[in-house]
Formats: sequence, C-alpha cells, structure tokens
Amino acid sequence: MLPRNSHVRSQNSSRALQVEMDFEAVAKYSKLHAKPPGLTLQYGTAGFRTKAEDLDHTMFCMGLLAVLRSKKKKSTIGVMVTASHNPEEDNGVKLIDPLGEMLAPIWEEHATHLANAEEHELQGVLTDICQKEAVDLQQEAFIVIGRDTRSSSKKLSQSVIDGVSALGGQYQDYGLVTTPQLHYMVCCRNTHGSYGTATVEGYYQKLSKAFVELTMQATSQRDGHICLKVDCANGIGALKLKEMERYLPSCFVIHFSNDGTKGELNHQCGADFVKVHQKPPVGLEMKPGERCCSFDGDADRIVYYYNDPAGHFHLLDGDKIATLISTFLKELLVKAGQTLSFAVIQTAYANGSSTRYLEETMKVPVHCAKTGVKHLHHKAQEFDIGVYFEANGHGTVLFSKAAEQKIRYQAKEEKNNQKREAAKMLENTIDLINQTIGDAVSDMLVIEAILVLKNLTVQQWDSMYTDLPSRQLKVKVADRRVIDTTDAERRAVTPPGLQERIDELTQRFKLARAFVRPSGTEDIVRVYAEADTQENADKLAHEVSLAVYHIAGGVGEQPKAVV
Ligand code: G16
Repeated sequence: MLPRNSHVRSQNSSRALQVEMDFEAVAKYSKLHAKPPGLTLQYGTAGFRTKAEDLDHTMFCMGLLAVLRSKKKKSTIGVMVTASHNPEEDNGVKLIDPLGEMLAPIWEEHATHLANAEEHELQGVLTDICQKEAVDLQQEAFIVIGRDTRSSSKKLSQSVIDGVSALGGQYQDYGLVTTPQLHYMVCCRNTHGSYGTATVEGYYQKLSKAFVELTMQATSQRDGHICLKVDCANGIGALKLKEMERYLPSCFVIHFSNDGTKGELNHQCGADFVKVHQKPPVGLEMKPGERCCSFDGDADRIVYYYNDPAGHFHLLDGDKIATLISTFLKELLVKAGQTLSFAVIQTAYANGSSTRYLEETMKVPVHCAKTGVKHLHHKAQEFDIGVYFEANGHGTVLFSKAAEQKIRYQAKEEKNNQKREAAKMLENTIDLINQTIGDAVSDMLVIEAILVLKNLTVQQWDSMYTDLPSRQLKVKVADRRVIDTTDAERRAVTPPGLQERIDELTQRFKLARAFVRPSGTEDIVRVYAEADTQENADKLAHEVSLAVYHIAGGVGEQPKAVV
C-alpha cells in the first residue's frame, strides 16, 4: 500500500523533475520526430523491429531512454540501429547495457511504454520512468551509437542522436560497426579499458593477438594455411572483416562473397537464409570439402557448411558450433586439472541429436532457454563456464570472473608444463571470445583456431553426431500474440486446442518433435519440426503450419506443402 502522502510527494517530485529535465527541448525535438498515428510496437527478441519508414519516432524515444538508463546506471549505454537478419526495408533498434549485455527486462517495458506514448503523454511517461527507477537527473549521461549498412540506418541513427541531445546526453557515434563491435565498445568503456580498447582497432588488435597466440600452440598445422569462404550477407560484416584482414596472419586466406558490392542485404544469402533453407547462399561457389561460412546482416550470427564429394550440402549450425567449442574447452580443463562448473545452454530449436550428444556422450549438462540471446546469456551466467548457442548460429561463451582469475593465474604460475600450456590456451580462448554477445567474427576465429589445434577437417567436425532432419516454416496470422507458450517455448498454452493438435500430429512420426512460437523480430509465427527422415520432418512441419493457420487465425493463402 502507498503511504498516505505519496500523491503529494509524487506531485512534488514531478515538479522537481520538470525543473531538471528540459521538457521544452524534448517537446521541440519530438515534433520533428512525430509518432505515426496508430503505430504500436513492442520491444521484442532483439529490440524494436519493423518497416524502416515507421521507425523515426521510436529511434528518437530510444535516444531519450538511453540517456535515462545511462544516468541510472552511471555508465555508458549503447544504441545499435540494425534489423540484423530482416530484409533491407526493415530496420530496428536495441539498447545495450553497461557490460555489453542486452537491456534489463524492466527497461524493455519502459522502452515499449515510451515508444508507444502519444506526443502529449511523453512528458508523463518520462517522469514516470525517472520516478520508478529513481533516476538522478543531475548525473551525466554518455551514449555510444552504431549502425548497420541499411540505407535507412544513417538517418535513423540521427534520430537517436536527437533524442540523446534533447535530454542533454553526451554521445559518440561509432558509425558503421557490427552489432557485437558496439557491445564490445560499451563493455570496454565501462570497464575502463580492462576488457579492451574502445575503438575498432582495439577490437581487431585484441582478437587477432589472441588468435595468433592460440594457434601458435598448434603442434600439427595441416599445410600451414587456413582457407575459408565467407558469405557476408551483403552486410556490415564484409566491411569489418575486410578491415580486420590485415591484422590476421597472412596464412589466413579469406574469400569474400556477398560483400555488399552487388547484391541486396540478406537476400538469398546470410546465416538466416542458409540455416532456414538448408542450402548455400547465392554467389558462393563451393568445391567438395571446402569450408564455408555465412554471417548475418549485422554479423552477430555465423553458420558453417560444405558440400561432400557426392554434392550433398552439410550444415554446421549453432548446435555443432557449441559442441565443437565445448569439446575443446572440456579437454583443456581436464589437461589443466581445473574443476569448474560447465554447461551448455540451447533453445527449443536445438537439434535433438545435439542435445543427446552433449548429455549422453560428452556428459555435459544442457539447459533450454527461451529464444533470444538475452535469455541464454542470463542462464549461462550461472556457471563458471557457460557455452550458449542458438541453432541459428547466435552465441558465445561466458567465463565467470572467478574462473577467469583462476585460469589467468594458472597460465602464469603453474609449474607443471602441460597444465600451464593448457591454461594458456584457455586464457587465449577467453581473450578471443567476445563475451558480451554472439559475434560472427570472434566465433569464426575461435572455430578456425580449434580446427587448426585439433587438426580437424570440417567433415570430421561434422561427423561428431548426425543431425535429425528438421524443417522451419513461417505462418502469417492476424495477431501473433494469440499464441502464448510455456516450457521454454516448447508448448503452446493458447489458443485452445493448438497444442493438443500438435501433440496428435507429432505422435504420427518417429523421433518427432514440433513446436510453434510467435517471432519477436518478424510479424509471423515460427514452426519447427524434426523427425526420422526429411520427408517426415517436412510433412510434420506442414501439418503443424496448417494447424496454426486454422486455429490461430491464419491470414492470406493456406500454407503449402514443402517441396
Ligand atoms: C535475433 C535475436 C536472436 C533470435 C532471432 C530470431 O537475432 O538476437 O536471439 O534467435 O532474433 O528471433 P525470433 O525467432 O523471435 O524472430 P538477430 O540476428 O535477428 O538479431
């Protein structure tokens, strides 16, 4: 219950806030960034995402909110303008918290509230956030801003800057950077450089140094050079990987495809396309056995693939990446004699074979989190070492402070040579991994280093376990919020009858599993199915799509069978 004089107090503090917050400036700027009538958005899986033409006002609001968050945390906050895997015409924005992690959930609610407020409500919502969060308005605010290569991104990042300026925040605009680079900058600034230097050069230097030191420890370097084909989704990853190339050893040869010079962003290329369609991107020629990978539009996801001599396509997704990295780390921990808690975090999309392999063969505890790296990250923080990857290739490894200290101490002080070497490799791996968020460039370097160190071909890596055939589909419905889920999104609670139908359909196939969930980045419902054969996985996915269409208010054409 509120104290009796709370109303008076809130009126007083509201007046005080008016004195300290320049509402006139907010009103003036906000007129330049008018809210599209009737537009309602939600801060979803990775911030706000919709058609770029509708986002000007939301960007302005996120500039305002970033200032309040910065004052609250007395730290630098990041604002990234990107819609990652979405098509060129979309855009989006997300805030980055002090250690490079995703925005705290309660502030996601503030973000939704603020972005949906009408012009005349803006002042009230800002005041309300300040009061609820006890924001000290005297505190200085510093914001770092980054953007991807979309044609709309530059103008939209200016709208963010207007929001920051309206509330008197200071800022640095990093311009074109990958999403993980901006996460890295935020962490560097708030750890006063101990995580690294807050410049793109600092990022390249940190990662390349760790990569060189780690691979130097290889005893058997195949033919001495690393050759990799990289599909950059026609996005920011191409620019940044090209910049980074000169920091890498000359034996590391990168062949770029979809580098943004010709094709359209994410169109028939990029990690999401390759994962969902289970086929190579356009514009990338593959000879049998050649190791290839795809980044997504803002370079925070990566998947690997190759063609076998019979011309069959093989995908090594986030699950295979998590397994490779976990195997490597576990072996090093054993060699170093370190007993640290270790777990792998996946989502419902993880292939059943990967979970079985990790639990039964590798004896690693596996946890299932909701989609969205923010959920996986949170769970991974519970362990000394938490490896988290979504099947779509978004993931990283977290080392607790205590684990990091133990490893760094052992790498320096250990008398036993073999143990010290293992600890050094763990230390270099810590430095090579971008612990703030999934990072295609950093993950690529970790994977390439492991393949060199373990003297593995991509085929040998792939043969660790065999994926169950799977299929992902999208269904358009009138309002995707009618689907609510539970059990880490593995079961639908609403609309009534949908889960029962999915259960019934799943029982008809061997080794089958299926689930549906509303996407947090696109206006669709996602369907996932796996089964003993590709034909059955396709059939099950189609049947489940029809169930969604009929029970959850499908619009447009009825889903067609997979061909
Ligand atoms: C974002 C999130 C990922 C998530 C993906 C799809 O990726 O960061 O964690 O898996 O969206 O989310 P949903 O299924 O809810 O649409 P990205 O690469 O687009 O930023």
